[in-house]
Amino acid sequence: MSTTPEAVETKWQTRWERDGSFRTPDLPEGRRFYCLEMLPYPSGRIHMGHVRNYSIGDAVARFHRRCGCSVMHPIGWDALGLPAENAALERGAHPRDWTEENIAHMRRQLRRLGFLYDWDREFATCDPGYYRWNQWFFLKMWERGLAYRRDGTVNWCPGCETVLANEQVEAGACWRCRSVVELRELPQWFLRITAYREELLAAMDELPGWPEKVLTLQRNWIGKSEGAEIRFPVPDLEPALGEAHRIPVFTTRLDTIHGATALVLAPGHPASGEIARGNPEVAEYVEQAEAAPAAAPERGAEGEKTGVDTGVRARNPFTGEEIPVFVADYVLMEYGAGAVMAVPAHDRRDHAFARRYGIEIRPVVVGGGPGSSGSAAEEAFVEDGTVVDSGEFSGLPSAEARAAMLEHARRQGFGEARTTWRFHDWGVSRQRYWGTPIPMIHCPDCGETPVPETDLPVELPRDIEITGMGGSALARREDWLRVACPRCGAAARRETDTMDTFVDSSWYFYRYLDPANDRAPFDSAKARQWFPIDLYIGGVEHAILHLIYCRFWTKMMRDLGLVEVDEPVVRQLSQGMVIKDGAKMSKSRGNVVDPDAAVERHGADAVRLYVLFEAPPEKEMDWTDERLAGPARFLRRLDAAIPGEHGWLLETGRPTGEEVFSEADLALRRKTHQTIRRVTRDLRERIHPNTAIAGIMELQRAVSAFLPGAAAEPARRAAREAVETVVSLLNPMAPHLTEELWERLGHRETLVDAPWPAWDADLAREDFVVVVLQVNGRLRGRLEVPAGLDTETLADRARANAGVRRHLEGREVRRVVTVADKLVNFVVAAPA
Ligand code: ANZ
Ligand code: ZN
Repeated sequence: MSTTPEAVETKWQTRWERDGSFRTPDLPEGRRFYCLEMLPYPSGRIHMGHVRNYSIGDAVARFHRRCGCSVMHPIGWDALGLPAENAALERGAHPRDWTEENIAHMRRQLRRLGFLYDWDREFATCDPGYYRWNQWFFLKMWERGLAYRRDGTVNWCPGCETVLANEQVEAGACWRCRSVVELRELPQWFLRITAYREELLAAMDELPGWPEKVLTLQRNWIGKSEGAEIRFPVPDLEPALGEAHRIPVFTTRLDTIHGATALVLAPGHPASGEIARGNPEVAEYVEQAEAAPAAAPERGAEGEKTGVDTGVRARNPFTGEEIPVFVADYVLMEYGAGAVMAVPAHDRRDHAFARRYGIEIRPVVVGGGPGSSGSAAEEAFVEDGTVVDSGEFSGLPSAEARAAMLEHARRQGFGEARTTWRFHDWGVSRQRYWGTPIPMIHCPDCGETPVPETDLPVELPRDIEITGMGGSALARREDWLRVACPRCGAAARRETDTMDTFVDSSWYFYRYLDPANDRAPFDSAKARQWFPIDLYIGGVEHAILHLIYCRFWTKMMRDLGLVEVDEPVVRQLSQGMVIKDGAKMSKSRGNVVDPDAAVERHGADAVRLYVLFEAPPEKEMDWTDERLAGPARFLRRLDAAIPGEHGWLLETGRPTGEEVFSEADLALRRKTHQTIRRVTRDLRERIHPNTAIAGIMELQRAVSAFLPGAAAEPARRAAREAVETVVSLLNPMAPHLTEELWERLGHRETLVDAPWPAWDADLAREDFVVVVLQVNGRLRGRLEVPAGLDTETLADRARANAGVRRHLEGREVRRVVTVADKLVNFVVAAPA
């Protein structure tokens, strides 16, 4: 190798910079492609997950650019959030300084990798010029009733006297002072995303470019569930609760109600509280269940189910039978009606609970299929079947029984159809400093009052004391806190909650179109032309929250009249994780691979090629240093092979269409054009750079075998074509070395802007035969054609061949003899 990867890479990065190759026009010229990768959190250093994500995106962006599209390929920084405050706590750095230093470092790392971002569009979400629009959106939503304040449950550390994020609760204790974390009800701000739940759900049927896995996760998250609400009277509670003694339950399996052998209440249910007043055992259970911190996500999920028999009895409205009432923590207050009818014979959770507390297990549905013979004592039969032992409904299939029973309940007045959702409104309040201040003012007279739009942004004060204790740091900045009410002028206080950083990432990709706009979040005319995003690549860990929030945000903006699209993203690619030694990279495991070290050792091209080659993008990729050496070696060999011992390569041109190729020449040309087709499809349709690279490597092997024997001019031209193709196709994946080789091959223009090669459909056809072309029985050329071509087409193709044409000029064709797949002979009159 003549020079180091670093020297070559710097050279070309400087050149792209000088040429402005990275720059995207404000409005697309001709076809457009918006290629987006999830923006990084500026934690300090780029990690391998970033390298992988951005290498995929850069390959796709470069490919489309060379196909002639205007490509939008931006990057920015998801720069607000908790780690900056933790850094402030740990080492006294101001969150802004810490963040900016990190960005500077990571920007250098990204540049070193040669990603072709439009750096003119870069911004950080901690810029007041950006978060001011978060505040503006908040005000718009508040005007429309989409933002509101109510009590919500938070994790409270009594030691630090502060609210903790879920990730700061470790096994129920505060991560800092180890106090037991409590749940507290505090007023919180919410965004009414549930207003869009039907649309968010229905629209997923028309997102064919999204992975099924992501759609399923989102559907389950939204969790639309259709069933019935049935009221079970508890006569003992009537004196205390009045009408509320008829306790509603939500069920999706009304057909099983004759097998309901208990009524189970959530600990937080008002009836549980009422029973607890006269029953110390219940009171104790409720108290300890209620105190368990929210960070125990397994509440209500699998695992041991605990509960307590209240001694109180309810009446099954269908059978009139008395059944026991339990309080148990596998029933969630936040879901359905906060109470269930337990049917142990047909529900797994109820079954486990019944076995533990001796509740009767009574089968009322039987199946015809396999598995129906199992005993109800052993396990629940959870499928639909035929209803039995259910009075007048016996004999009906489950679905019909549900309909008939619902009708019965409705007529009797103790139940009706009901749909429930898992989906909740989005709690956006954070009691933190390093976030977007919520632009509201609390006035003693006017109540919640919005900050006037003209006063935006409400900026974060620079001077701040972050102690992690005693509530929000903003609340201690008296001068910032105290304001006059914009409505009545009374002494009022600012809201000190800041927004969840998921707000920032819900619409940042619109801001790239117009990052300096100070009159609107972005220009709608630009959005009209650039949206929807053609491809959005990011980690699967964002499949639910981020990707739902940004879908919601787009719909909300559409209803504000800002955008015309209903959905922001046409195609979504969830890339797999980069792991090492079979495990996720983590500091505690000590298996983190630093991209800088790898780049320094092998160069950016090799690292990029490796992460793209090692696995399909959706799959996990296991990093091993030994395997990184493979792509690095491939690049070194390629560098050495052009021109290697074949100096003529640099002087030879591509095929002109005039030459007569040997079979070996044609075989190479066929491989060349087939590879162009394959790589084009791999990058455009499948987005599988791994197989694209494998195809290019295969072609390179064929070239290496061919070169030593290439002496004749046609062979050399075929070789030149193949070599140029290897370089050109590899370019989106290994952009630096390929530029260098392209230049070495004599090209003055950079490869980044060279048109993507087109394949010759005839040459690239799968099943090819070589047909001999003759004029009066003498060989005048060879033609590669698809096998089984009809005689007419074959003759036409032969006539168009340069060698044949020359010998037919001015002569009269008397007869054409064709032998399918083998030969065409033109019988002509002797020259006049
Ligand atoms: C009786 C029954 C019988 C049920 C049966 C299921 C099977 P999805 O589909 O997820 O909506 N359920 C209702 N509210 C609950 C709560 N707050 N906490 C825990 N579980 C609750 O699930 C609906 C089913 O989940 C409901 O239907 C109810 O149990 C339970 F053979 O009612 B089912
Ligand atoms: Zn006021």
